[in-house]
Parts: sequence; structure tokens; C-alpha cells
Amino acid sequence: MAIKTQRDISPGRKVCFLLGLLALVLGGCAGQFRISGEEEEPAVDENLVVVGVSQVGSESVWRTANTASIQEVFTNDRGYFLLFSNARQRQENQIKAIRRFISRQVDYIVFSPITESGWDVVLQEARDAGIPVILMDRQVDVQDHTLYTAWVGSDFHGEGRNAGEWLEGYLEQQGREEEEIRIVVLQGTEGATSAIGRTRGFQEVAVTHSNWTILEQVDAEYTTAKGREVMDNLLDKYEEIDVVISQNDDMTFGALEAMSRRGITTGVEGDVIVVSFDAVKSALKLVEQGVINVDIECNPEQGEWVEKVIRALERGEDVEKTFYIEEQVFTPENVGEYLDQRNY
Ligand code: GZL
Ligand code: ZN
Repeated sequence: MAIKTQRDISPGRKVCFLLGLLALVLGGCAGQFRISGEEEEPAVDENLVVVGVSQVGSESVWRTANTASIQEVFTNDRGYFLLFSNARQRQENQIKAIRRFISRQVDYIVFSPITESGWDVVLQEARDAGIPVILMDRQVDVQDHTLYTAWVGSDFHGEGRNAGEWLEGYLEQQGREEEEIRIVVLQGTEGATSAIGRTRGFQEVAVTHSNWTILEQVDAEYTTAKGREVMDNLLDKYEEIDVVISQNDDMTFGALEAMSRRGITTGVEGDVIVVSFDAVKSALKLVEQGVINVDIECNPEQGEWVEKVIRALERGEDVEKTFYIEEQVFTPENVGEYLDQRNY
């Protein structure tokens, strides 16, 4: 799919757009609005491509970066009018926001479904309204996959395998490939595609090692507070833990706190091996210090890809159903060259 660098706006739209912009500036209000369902909803400028975005929440550094990547691209000067809603980790808020977008007859609906189930009805309503839906980050588990036009996200299953394969290599390097390895897993939000994929991918590798035991996998909701609480409980319960697999950096920060409070060291020279996911800058710094052994990247900068899909649809082009974003694995050996490039 050829992507043009600049959106074509027809001359008619240009004039209205400039007038619209003038009105907005004079009106003192920015062209992008946040709707979290409380404040009065703004009038939509019909001369722009209106995009309604329902975001999971702001549970993690990753999510904040993901939101920023949306707000950076769906701007007035690129021909868009963004209606943005933060669901604060509640599916019913996402469904309400999508229904509001439908009633406002937006041109496109974009959302990251907090969990995979429960979307068939509202996506049918969007289709009945003739509004294309683009999924970002997580996926929906629906009977009819034509209910959405495209999905932009990561290969979570591949990320889980990356973690397992890295651990294989590391234990071999340490001469521990025959040793009993006791593993705990801090999982992300139950039912989230990212948690499902990472769990499955890692387990696929783990089952090939009879000396690896996954003691327990616990939902720690992708947050630091829950990560700390869950890690504390696991440390109370299990005498010996050799590896912590934490499915995002925010939970890892909490787990590190729980361990260091008990004098347990982690990372390259530590008692416990720590495998994390997301690879946000604050965690990559801990990789560089050797406190986290490895961080499996999950790239949140999906806004530009979602915008490319919408631009293609605006031109009447067909689009791929799936867009996987490139990702890699960061260790103390390679993280240095990426750290200063990280802007989240
Ligand atoms: C991953 C995304 C996850 C991140 C977490 O694509 O679904 O949700 O890994 C975020 O940080 O909460
Ligand atoms: Zn597989």
C-alpha cells in the first residue's frame, strides 16, 4: 500500500478548513478534545476527518506513550478532528464512548479493547452506522472478523517466545541448563491480548524444559502497585524463586521494590533473574545497570500506522487486515545504543 507523505485535502475542504481553523483559534479552543464522558462534548468540525478514539486508560508508561502517538498524528493541520476518550480501565466506558462516536457520526472509530470479549454488539452498531473500526494494540474475540477493518499492534505471542528463548540462552550461558529453575509470572490484565499472547508464547518454550517449573501465574493488572502486591504474596508463598517473568515494566518496578525490601538482589549478578516487557526508557536504564536482565520490546508508537490506514481508506484503497510493528529484545549488551533514542 503506497503511503503518501501528505494528506490530499480537496480545495473546497481547504477553504472551509482554514475558516474552520480560524474559528477554532478565535474560539480559543484547540481542535483536539478529550472526552472522558464528563465535560460538555465539543461541536465537531465536519470539514475535517473526524476520528473517535477510545483508549484503555493510563495504567502504564507504555499506555501514555501509545496515547501520545495518537495525539501526535490526528491533528487539525493534518486534516483531522480527534475525539479522544480515556476509559480508565473499564470496558463499559469504552462501549459508551464508541456509542457516543456513533451518535456523533464520526468518520472512523479507533480503539484498543481492554479485553478481547464483549464487543460483538457495539461493533455491529458501528457497522450498521457505516463507520469503519480500526483496532490498535489489543484485539477483539468476535464471531465475525469483518466487524473491524484492520488491527495495528504487536506479535504478543512472538514477544512471549522471545522471553522464553532469551531465558534458554541465558541459562545455558550460565551453565544452568540442567538446574531446577523455579519461575513466577506476573501477568497483565486478564483477557488482554497482550497478556494472553505473552503467556502462551513463553509457555510454549517453557514446556520444552522439564527442569523449568512455573510455580504460579498471577494477574497483576499491568500496574506497579499490583505488581508489588503480587510479588510480595509470591515471596511469602515460595521459598525459592529463580526467575520473575513480568509482562510489563510497570509491574516490574513494583516487583523490584518488593524484592529489594527483602534484601533480594536481581539481574545480572543478582539472586533472581528478571524478564520484563515493553522496554520503556525508565526500565531500559535498569537493564543498562544490570538490575533487569532483559526487556522484550512492545512498541507503543502505533498512531502513525493507524493514521496510514485511515489515509488509505480515505483514498478508497483496500488495506491489510493486520499490521505487525517491528520490535526487538534489549539486554545490558545492546541497550546502550538505543537509550538516548527512546522518547518514552
Ligand atoms: C501491550 C499493551 C499492554 C502493555 C502494558 O500492547 O496491551 O498494555 O504491555 C499496557 O504496559 O498496559
Ligand atoms: Zn506458537
